[in-house]
Amino acid sequence: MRDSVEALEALFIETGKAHHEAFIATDGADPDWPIWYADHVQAPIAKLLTDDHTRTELIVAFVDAAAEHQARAPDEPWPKFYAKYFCERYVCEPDERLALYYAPTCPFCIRVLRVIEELGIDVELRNVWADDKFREELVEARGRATVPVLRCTSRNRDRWMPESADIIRYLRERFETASNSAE
Ligand SMILES: N[C@@H](CCC(=O)N[C@@H](CS)C(=O)NCC(=O)O)C(=O)O
Repeated sequence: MRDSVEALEALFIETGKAHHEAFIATDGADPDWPIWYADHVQAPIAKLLTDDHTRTELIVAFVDAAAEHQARAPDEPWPKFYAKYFCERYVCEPDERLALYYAPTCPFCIRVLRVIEELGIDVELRNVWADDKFREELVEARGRATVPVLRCTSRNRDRWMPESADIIRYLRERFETASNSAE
């Protein structure tokens, strides 16, 4: 994981420089920079991420990374932040385990549960109403008991992902295949 972050960071630093040179006339200003970045990284990034990604997926990932960077860590150098963001989004840890903290009548949780069932994913279900231990773990990690939260645990990381829409997008990106796609 650390190696992946470092390799991605180096790629993004190089990309930023190349982009600046390409847009030297505007001192790097380019409102469509995610498109340029996606095109520039598409070939080399394929070796660093777990799966192949379309140009569109990469453009969206750059747009999302920029928004997250602005919201969560505007002072952190962007190549490092983007590298961690891409790793969290796309690099699968081989030993990763998933657990969903949920409440059975919560409509947001039900949406996530339906996607888990549809994709046939192995996710441990942790009902925070049925077991105080799960609720306490959640509050300790997140500072609040809002559900759903997907916990992704592996040897190298312990990531807590809130927001049903983000969880669903993550699960679909990782686990949706032609055979279980609804379309
Ligand atoms: N925007 C969130 C909304 C989640 C939400 O409002 N969950 C409610 C249950 S339906 C909850 O946990 N409320 C209790 C709390 O926030 O402590 C999402 O889509 O996941």
